Order: sequence, then structure tokens, then C-alpha cells
Amino acid sequence: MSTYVFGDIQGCFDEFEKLLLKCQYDREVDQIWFVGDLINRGPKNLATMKFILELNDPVIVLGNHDLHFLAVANNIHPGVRGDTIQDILDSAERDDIVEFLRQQKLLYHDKTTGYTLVHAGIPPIWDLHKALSLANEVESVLSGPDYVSFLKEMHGNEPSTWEEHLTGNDRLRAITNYFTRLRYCKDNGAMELKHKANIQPDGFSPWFDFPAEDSKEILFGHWAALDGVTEKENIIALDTGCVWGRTLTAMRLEDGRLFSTPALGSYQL
Ligand SMILES: [Mn+2]
Repeated sequence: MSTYVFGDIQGCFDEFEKLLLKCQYDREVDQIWFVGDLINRGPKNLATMKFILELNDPVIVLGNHDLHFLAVANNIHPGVRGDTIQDILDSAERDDIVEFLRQQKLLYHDKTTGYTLVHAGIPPIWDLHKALSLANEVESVLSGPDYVSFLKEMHGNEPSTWEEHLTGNDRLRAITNYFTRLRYCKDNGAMELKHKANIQPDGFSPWFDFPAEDSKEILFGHWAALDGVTEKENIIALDTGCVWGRTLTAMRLEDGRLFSTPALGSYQL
């Protein structure tokens, strides 16, 4: 049995299928983990989600695009230019996909392998135990009866610095932004969410450049501009920009081998 961890698919279903073949993925015995951003910006979002819905026990952490889909599907957000989720919105599977996604996690830690899975990052102010507990606060709301009222307040960049005394939707939005949008921060956890992805803002550093409170093996996506390079052995970036016309990447956990396949198009505006 092997475990394959996939970078941001974003609806690039043809590339996803090709990469599964290249890995010699066997659906009877192998497991798939996803770093999130399963959908949006790429061309085949419904096909991607139908495939994932039929998997046995996938491990998924949600990305910003997956959460954005939930907001649009609940008629909370009108969508933005470049969204490609209409195929799901128009489908008979729309409600099943919404229900499936809102049961997923923001952060996953596998005790057997020691790996932690997150879409964007974990700020240096939280050890793993704290991060799992905060992720669980959002996961409970998302899978619970009042999730629409959180989705209504989810978009936004503030508060940009974690404070333990935050409450309500400000607290949930901050936690969500750390796990699903973080790239650069300061050692006190202050996030910079407004900059362009490949320009380091003054006074900020990549979240993984700070010494962690505990040694963690982290797998993440979201940051296509890194193109898989963090310069840190234990911090593994898996978004290699398929949706930007570059490659889709997966890692086999058991031996650390990377597999990739070229994008069949460039889908971003
Ligand atoms: Mn993302």
C-alpha cells in the first residue's frame, strides 16, 4: 500500500488522471491525500469532485478555493472573474459536493508517519497541538448547523495577527486565513495577505523560515510561485502551478519520491 499526496489540482482533472497512472496508483490498496484547492481556475471541476467523492477514505485539507466554492454555492458570494466552478454549480451533484467538502479538515496530522498536511501553512506562533486544536474550532463550525453564518463572514484579511482573545467570526476568519492563505508572516504571527505571491513584503518572511516550536514534517500547497522549493527538508511544497501551465506534482509518502506531469494548458487568466 502506498500513499500519494497531491498538490493543488484546481480542476485539472486530465492531468490528475495522467499523474495517477504515472504513479501506478492502485485504487484497491493505495490512499490519496490532497493539500487542498481541489477545484477552481482549472477546466474540469465536476469531474475532479466526482472522482474524489468515490475514493475510499481520502485525506483532504481544504484550500481557499474550496472554501470560496462553498460560499458561492450557498449564494453568499457572487463569485469572481476567473472562477470555473459553474460546472459543479449546475450539476445534480452540487449539494453532495457541498456536504462532502464541509466535512473536511483544515489541518491533518498522521500519527503513524508523522506528516502534517495543510493547504497554506502553519504560523510559527502555534505548535502542532495548538494548531490542531484551532483548526478543529473551524472544522466544527463548517460541519455544523450554523456554517452558513460563518461563510458569510469568512472573506477578508483582518484580523491579520492572531490574538488568543479573538472571538466569534474574527477568530474563525483569522484561523482560516492562516491555514488556507498564509505565505508571509512575522515572528509574532502577523500575516501579509495583500501582496503578490512572489514578492516578499518588507519585514515579512515565508512562514516556514521561522524556527518551529516542534520539529514537523509538513506537506503544503497554495504557493505555486515556490515551484516546490522551500530549501527545508521537512517542509514540502507540492503546488507546482498546474493551473498556471506548469506541472502537477504528487509525492509518495513511503519513499519521498516525487512524480509530476506537465499541464495540458494554461488555465489562469
Ligand atoms: Mn490556495
